[in-house]
Amino acid sequence: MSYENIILDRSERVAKITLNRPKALNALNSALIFELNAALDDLEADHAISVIVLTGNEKAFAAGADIKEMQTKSFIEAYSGDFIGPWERVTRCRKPVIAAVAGYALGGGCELAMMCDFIIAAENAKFGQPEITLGVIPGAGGTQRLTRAVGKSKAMEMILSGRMIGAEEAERANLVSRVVPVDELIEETMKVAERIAHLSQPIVAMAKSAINTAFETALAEGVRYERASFYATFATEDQKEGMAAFIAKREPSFDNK
Ligand code: DAK
Repeated sequence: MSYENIILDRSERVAKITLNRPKALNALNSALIFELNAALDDLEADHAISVIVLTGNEKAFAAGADIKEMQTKSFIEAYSGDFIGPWERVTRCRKPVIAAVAGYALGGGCELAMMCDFIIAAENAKFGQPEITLGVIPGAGGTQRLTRAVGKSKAMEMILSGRMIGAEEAERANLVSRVVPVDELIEETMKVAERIAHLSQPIVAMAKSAINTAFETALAEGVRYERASFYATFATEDQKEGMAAFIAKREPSFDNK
């Protein structure tokens, strides 16, 4: 499939999806979401790819859902057309998805970044949920994921007032894993993506699933899930290889088995 609203690059084991509507600050319209989902389907099925990086450009990761497309929607169009459904494809990825955010990540853009497994921010990144200023509320998980990331007080202030926060504040509030200079964003993100891509992919998937369980269950149930997954790692050849390599003081070579 050829894409007009995203750019898809594959390097060894890592794929990079670049949101590509620069004139509209990468506003997320349905054509872009359709292409993004098609690319994610494709990459999930591609055994050569282990990790996916999602990024925008220096000015914007994405300035939100496309307001021009959304403005005239009626309740019944939004509700019956399942306006929300397609947005959450990224949350169903089994492979790790890393958001590399420079510039604006607002509204649906912030929500899309939060659907990824972690966010690396450039120093110029700005996060916000300004929907309230448009007469709506966040619709793609913002009230839930932002609150879980930054806590009630900051989420309330951001969502009720529409205030944006910069990269440093986002790091202090645990919204992003770290902040890097703008011109190093892609290089640093690719480095961590490649590191993950060279580990055992079934074990990476188990770790991702266990962390996600922390958001969906009570502590005791989550710990039980983690323990069952931990025991399961001993059924893999990669566990034998990882521990043998440590003892032999050599680099492990994982076969994803
Ligand atoms: N939609 C459409 N176009 C946008 C846009 C957006 N969100 N953001 C920017 N643009 C366009 C501008 O209209 C302008 O286009 P032209 O006028 O040149 O044709 C161009 O991008 C450049 O923008 P500006 O001229 O405004 O650039 P500035 O540097 O002056 O300002 C800004 C940058 C980011 C502060 C400003 O553009 C801005 O405030 N943008 C809107 C931010 C915003 O309110 N975002 C939240 C949108 S609501 C849902 C899923 C998600 C959502 C809802 C439901 N379901 C699945 C149900 C999400 C909702 C939202 O995200």
